[in-house]
Amino acid sequence: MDPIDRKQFLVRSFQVIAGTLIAAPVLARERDQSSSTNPFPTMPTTAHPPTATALTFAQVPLPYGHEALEPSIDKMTMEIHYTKHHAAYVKNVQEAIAAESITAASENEFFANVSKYSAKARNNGGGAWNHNMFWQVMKPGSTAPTGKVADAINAAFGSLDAFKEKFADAGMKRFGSGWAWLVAQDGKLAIGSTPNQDNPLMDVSELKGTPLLCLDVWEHAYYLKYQNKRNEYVANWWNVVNWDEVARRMA
Ligand code: MN3
Repeated sequence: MDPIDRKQFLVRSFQVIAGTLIAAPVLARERDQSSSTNPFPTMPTTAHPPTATALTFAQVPLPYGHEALEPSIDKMTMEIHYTKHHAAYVKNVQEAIAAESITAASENEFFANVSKYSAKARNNGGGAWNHNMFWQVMKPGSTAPTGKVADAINAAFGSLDAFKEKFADAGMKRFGSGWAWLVAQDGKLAIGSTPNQDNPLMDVSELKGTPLLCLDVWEHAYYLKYQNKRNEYVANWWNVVNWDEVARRMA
């Protein structure tokens, strides 16, 4: 190779290498876009989508530590409740969605059609959703409701104490496992309860409405600390109700 050819060879080699380095990430991005339905190619796709369009239930991150609701709810109960019970509902509803090829596009649509699905889908879908709400309607150190929440409660039930009494009664009278609820029905507040993991969004539920507040009265929610004394659990639970979250859900 004479000196001039050699120089041109080195320049071309450099151009090829540089071109490859620049082109590679661009090609990778184009591949991502063409092979994925994810509209945000730089974001990871969801962990367990059974199909490209199916609904995915996931646990919300616990908004506080396992010990944060002590002494009303003890640390061990919180830890088992969140990491075992709730995690299992989420895992099992995802299995049901995949096995039954459920194509509901939203949680609301899923519950509005839940009578068409298996008991596994209904029970675990409810368990997944209800607990996500339950964690959010609690916080360490409750303060009394104010503003529109206080107004609505006073208008519907006469006073906060009267409301608490009626809500606790719904929780106490739920035989076996279930939930107590405060819901909005056509702009009015109502109290009721559901069995098992049913919720007021379900087509099968007697109680219907937009859930504003919920209380888990399954024994797994209180038995370690309160044993058979569900009434003490409910009484102490008022100390950790997050009324700001109730207000947000009322909006
Ligand atoms: Mn529970």
